[in-house]
Amino acid sequence: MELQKELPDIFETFGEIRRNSFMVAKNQKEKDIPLIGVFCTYFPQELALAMGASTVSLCASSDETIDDAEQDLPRNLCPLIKSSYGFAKTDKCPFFYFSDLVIGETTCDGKKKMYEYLSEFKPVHVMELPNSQSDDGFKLWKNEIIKLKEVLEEKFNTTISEDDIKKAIVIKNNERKSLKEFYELGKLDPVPITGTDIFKVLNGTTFEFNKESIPNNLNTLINKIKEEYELSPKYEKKPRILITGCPLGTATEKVIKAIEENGAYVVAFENCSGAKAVDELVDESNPDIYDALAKKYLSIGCSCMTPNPNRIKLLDKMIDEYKVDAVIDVILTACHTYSVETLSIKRFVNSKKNIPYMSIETDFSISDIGQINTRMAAFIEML
Ligand code: BJ8
Repeated sequence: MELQKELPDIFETFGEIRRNSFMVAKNQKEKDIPLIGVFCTYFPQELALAMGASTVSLCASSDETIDDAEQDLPRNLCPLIKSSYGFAKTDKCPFFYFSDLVIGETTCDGKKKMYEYLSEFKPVHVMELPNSQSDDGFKLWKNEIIKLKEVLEEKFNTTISEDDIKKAIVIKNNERKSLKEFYELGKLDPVPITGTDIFKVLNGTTFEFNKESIPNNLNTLINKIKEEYELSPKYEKKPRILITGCPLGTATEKVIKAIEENGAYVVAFENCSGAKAVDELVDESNPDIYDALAKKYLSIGCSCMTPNPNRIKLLDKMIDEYKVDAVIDVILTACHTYSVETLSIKRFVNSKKNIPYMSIETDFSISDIGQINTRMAAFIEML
């Protein structure tokens, strides 16, 4: 990755990682390096890394294949599920095409039922994720992680040693630490970088197959941003927004854009595009590696958990640390779990944190951009 460029070009370079990684995936296939396609933050990436495989996100974010998906799936389904299925069905996603195995989890109803059809196109293994972070749920999840290790060993005719998993834990933790150091730049006031650029880097990094290169690349970027900021901050003070809710992708960048074009900055992402996946590390001192992995991954505060206290816990911390003026909850159409949870998030943000809250329901089309802009402008003006 070329990091000797000016800042705006570096952000573009991160944005291009996804496109370039199509070629990297192809090259890896030619070298017989396994590729594992995943759909969720709950997937314990360390197991894939420990066997030398690459992992790629198959969560699509474009409405290009939704019509094809709707021939098989109901219209009233989350666009992320329809789009991802549509890309798989039409063979338009090179990552899906190159994936040797797809791993799903029993998260929301739509996703877990979609995997049943997806297995008609590819080998799919579904991990049984519990609905809550109870002791019994923990036991089930730890067993599912051990079972996944065995599935990978059998499918790829390999052995995944505990030492390899330990090494992978360190690599993934280092990646998380550097990502955290990067997005924590959003704590500065005025901001040193826009939310649009933070998102570009976070999203691009998920498509970097060489996980060990991430900390160095991010450090170079962080130092460059800090140097420029110390010389003279580029951006003026404006209301500071935290985004929570469903994961964002290319099509839903329109929400970040609408916030930043209407007088505010996105300073933090609590969702799976940001802190939710990264904030907590795997405990490297725990001698039981499966226990350590299960603890980290089961603690993720996704709305498919009931109750879901860890989302509130992370929001609480981030609202204070990032001096947030308002929270925007992004809900993908027909995402029932996040949609139902908006009430408790609104209550928490309004009553416990005493700041404004707004939820936005959207999909992958461009038809609601005007309406999102109007609502954002009115909301931000009130801040
Ligand atoms: S850990 S947020 S990546 S499940 S938006 S498909 S929930 S109907 S994406 Fe998610 Fe894992 Fe949770 Fe994160 Fe279903 Fe909702 Fe669609 Fe969703």
